[in-house]
Amino acid sequence: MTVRSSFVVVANRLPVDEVSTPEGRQWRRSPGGLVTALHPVLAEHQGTWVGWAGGTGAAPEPFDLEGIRLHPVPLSAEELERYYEGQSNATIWPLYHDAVETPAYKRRWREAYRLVNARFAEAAADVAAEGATVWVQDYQLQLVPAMLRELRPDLRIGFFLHIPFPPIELFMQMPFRTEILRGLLGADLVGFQQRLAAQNFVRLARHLLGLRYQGQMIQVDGRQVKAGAFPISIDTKEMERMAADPTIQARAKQIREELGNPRTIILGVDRLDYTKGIELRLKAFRELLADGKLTVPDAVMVQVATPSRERVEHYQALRVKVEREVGRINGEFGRVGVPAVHYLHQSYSRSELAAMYAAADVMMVTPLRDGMNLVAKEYVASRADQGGALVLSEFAGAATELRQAFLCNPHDPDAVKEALLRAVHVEKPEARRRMRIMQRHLRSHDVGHWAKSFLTELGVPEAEAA
Ligand code: ADQ
Repeated sequence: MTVRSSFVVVANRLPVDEVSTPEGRQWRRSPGGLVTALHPVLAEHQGTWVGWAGGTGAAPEPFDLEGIRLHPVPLSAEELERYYEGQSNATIWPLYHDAVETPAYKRRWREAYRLVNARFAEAAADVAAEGATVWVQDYQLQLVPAMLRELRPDLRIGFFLHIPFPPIELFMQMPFRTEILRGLLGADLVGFQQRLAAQNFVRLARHLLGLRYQGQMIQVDGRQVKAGAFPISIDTKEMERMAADPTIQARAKQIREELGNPRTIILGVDRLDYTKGIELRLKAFRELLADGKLTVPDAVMVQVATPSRERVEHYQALRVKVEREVGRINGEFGRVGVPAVHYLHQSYSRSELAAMYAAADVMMVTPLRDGMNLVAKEYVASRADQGGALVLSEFAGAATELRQAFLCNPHDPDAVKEALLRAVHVEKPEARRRMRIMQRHLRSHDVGHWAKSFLTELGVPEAEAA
């Protein structure tokens, strides 16, 4: 029998990983801010999370884990290729990130996107109790709100977009643009990371559909749809606790030693994605070495580039470009046993990442465009010693909040170099002052605050107590 919940989250992925244990295959909750933030609300409402469990073919039966009901949605190998790698990650992802790579448009990808969105909407309709609240997440599922409203007009529907929402001129490229917009307008509340993104959305509703709006409120078919900005954040307390842990501090010290105790460790941590500006960061470092403004082994760079979307063409090309640049820098400026750039194409545990953050003197977060960027926030929260300096792109959502970072325009190589040099040479008291202000902000604006503000705006009264 289907268990019905008064609170349902719908996201492309379920927040679990299947792991091998001595007792056989088991599900384990995956680390991540979203699930941490939503866990209390889900647990209180015997909530259900609808999403893909990984793997192709038949989905596992629904199951319970740590007080949450997990409801897997199946994807075939072909759907994975067309809906996920194609329409989501080769069309929508680049288009919404300022088209920094050219989006590809294919009919069969769109069709798969429609079909899979309908499947998610049906699954949500099945598990939602009468009058329930359903919170749909992100760009893979933009058609779900309208599809779900059609099936279940009794529901309260929220949608949150984790990536940027483009200006009208760019959005208009999309072949099934009206359908996407109508899909989103099926929600009662559409949330974005940035105020500008919410403005793009309401203007688009007028431009494309001639809808009237007042402030952030759009009139659609006799209903009101509200748009708003809800900048996402991290579990600040957890990050602070981890960073203060003596074993992590010891590991940070060990990392510095392993790198030869350089004066300055410059760190980058990103998914290997063309929006993250990894190449331009490497180039800035290379030019500073060539100019003699930085020298090896006084300064070393560590670039963690998590494997990501490896079957999508742009990502394969990016990997080649980044690895070529790393090779070039090490060839020109490294010495035997002393590379200038330590490049790590690997995934790490949360604790190892925290140790890297604690070891780094300068953190470089230089995306060409990013909805928010949680790495920037994690770095700030992990500097219990109030040391370290953050170089941050103006094009990351996080730049709106982290004003005391060394902000730069990532499209201007000289600006990136200048910000990096300022961060390398900043006086300690000034660096501490900047960190302190940003840390204070993150304590009051953590991921729990994010979830609560969205759900309160959506009218979920219990969210206020969560
Ligand atoms: P992402 O593009 O994935 O997220 P980001 O916000 O930086 O980018 O989050 C990455 C997360 O992965 C961080 O929590 C980081 O610690 C972790 N991570 C990175 N490299 C890792 C590694 N090698 N091993 C383990 N963990 C690693 C999208 C949007 C962002 C938005 C988030 C949340 O693109 O703009 O901030 O969603 O809404």
